[in-house]
Amino acid sequence: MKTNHAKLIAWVDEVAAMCQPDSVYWCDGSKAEYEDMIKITVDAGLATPLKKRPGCYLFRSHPSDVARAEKRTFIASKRKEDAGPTNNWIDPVELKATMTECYTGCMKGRVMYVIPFSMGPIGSPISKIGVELTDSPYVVINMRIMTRIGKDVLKVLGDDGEFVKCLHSVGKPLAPGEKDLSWPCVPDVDKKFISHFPEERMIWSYGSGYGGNALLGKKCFALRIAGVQARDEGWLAEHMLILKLTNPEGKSYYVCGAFPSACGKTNLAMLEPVFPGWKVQTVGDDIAWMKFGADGRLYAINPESGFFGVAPGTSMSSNPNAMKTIATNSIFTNVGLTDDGDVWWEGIGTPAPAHLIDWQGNDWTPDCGRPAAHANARFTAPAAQCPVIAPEWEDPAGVPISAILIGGRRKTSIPLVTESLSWEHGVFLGSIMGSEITTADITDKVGQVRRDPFAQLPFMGYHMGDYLQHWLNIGKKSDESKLPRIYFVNWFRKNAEGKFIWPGFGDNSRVLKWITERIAGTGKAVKTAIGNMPTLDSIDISGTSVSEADMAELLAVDKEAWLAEIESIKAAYLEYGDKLPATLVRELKELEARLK
Ligand code: SAT
Ligand code: MN
Repeated sequence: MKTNHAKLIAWVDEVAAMCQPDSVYWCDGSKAEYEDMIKITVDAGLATPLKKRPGCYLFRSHPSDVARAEKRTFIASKRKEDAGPTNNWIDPVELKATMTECYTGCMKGRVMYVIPFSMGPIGSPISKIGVELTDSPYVVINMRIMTRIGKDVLKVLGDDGEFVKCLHSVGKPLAPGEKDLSWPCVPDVDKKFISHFPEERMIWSYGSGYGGNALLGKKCFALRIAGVQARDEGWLAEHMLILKLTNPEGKSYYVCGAFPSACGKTNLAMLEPVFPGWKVQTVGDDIAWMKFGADGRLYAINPESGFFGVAPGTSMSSNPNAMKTIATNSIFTNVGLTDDGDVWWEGIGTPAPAHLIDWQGNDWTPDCGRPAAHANARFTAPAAQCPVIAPEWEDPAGVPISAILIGGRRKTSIPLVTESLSWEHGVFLGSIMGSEITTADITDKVGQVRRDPFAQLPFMGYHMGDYLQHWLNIGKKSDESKLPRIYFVNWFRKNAEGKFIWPGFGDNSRVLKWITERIAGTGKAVKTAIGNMPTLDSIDISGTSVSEADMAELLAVDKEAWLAEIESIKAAYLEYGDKLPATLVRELKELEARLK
């Protein structure tokens, strides 16, 4: 690999001296190289080719290494108060010393891969470059799908371009002749580290090979480190999907949406509208980087080039476009393997086969009492394969955003949709959003609401209070009329019998349609204490099982519930101490006054 980037070369040498790999390999990003990497993993028994899906492979992780490790994720800013109350903090000097010990000799018997990657279209003014050093071929394979990698990136980087240093090791050196494990990692969760050094724009990850712990372009760079860059440079790095909605008249709107992990972002980004003549196309399903254009509007790019989606529950009815995307050239992790060489998971929409091999590599039958796929099993698929990918999804200029949706899983209180009264009110709504804690969260707080501002709680690179102030500052940089409108949505309301009232999935297009009508100035709304709400007849529910009474419930302002909500918001706000923006305190007071 040819580069004259002295700082990059010096850093690679320095890491190689510490980790002591047998060799160093610079990834060029070619298809041939990708195929070689696949062959290495298949030959070593790490991957299984899927006979039924051309170019698709299955990996099974170690049972200790199946998701992001939030309690082992650190923001090692120089000062603790810069990490804030929602992050784990360790002094960077101490953390580097601890991790240097872990890293010393950790790549023995392995190859260290150098992956230059671009978050965003190569060369876009909104894009940024990172270089990941890893001892995991699985990571190389996934990074080539999720980001743009290789020699074209080095070209843009030039001799002295800036890049984010991303170091990753699975933490399992091999003695001479030792056979590799099918999923090398550090099984003891308390010995894994996913560390961020925001001032240095550096990431050090050790001990995990899974998802966002190891594919460092995604949450570590594109949200936590880019969040700090965005704060310093005056833009937004957000946990948001980007979709394009076109009405029968041919007018298109670009919409972003922030929802916590596993709330259906991928499904919403690829939704099939229920109305004839309407079309949804995908720009991104997880992350949006937004910068102001010369016209004062916010333009978004999807920094990724693939989807790392949750497999269980994905089916031809919940997300046909995702199913078509993953028909070829995709990586599956922790799903079931059928006897004829296909994948299967809970909620895939086809009957369970009589026998398969489960995500842990064991025989599985429908009556065995265990799920075939892990609940956080994933597919990694090239975005370009999505049948509804928007033609402009790689436009280096980005797409102009008209609306931002925010929402979590709330069975009560929060209506189906509320339009913010202003940018500041919208930021307030973003600051109070949250989800009910489910049993999957492994805590004793099941049922309580966890506030998750803009769905960024696990992805913050700095103080949450400063982040909310940054959102308020962004609103001052342009005319309110040019800023996207903010909509608080909740697809997850339940009735007294505990059943979902709103059908969700494709039917969410009914709400999107009203939002475009609001932007166009034709949609009907009433101003309430909590924001602008659709009139009862303005969301078309024809052909659904939703009754008018259901609609009234979905759009009611439950005063008692909101007053209780205010108490819980006050408690959450206390955490931010003196970094809580005064504007949000004012918004909360005004809300309380309007309700009373
Ligand atoms: O593993 S990832 O962090 O990439 C996905 C998620 O948990 O949201
Ligand atoms: Mn996500």
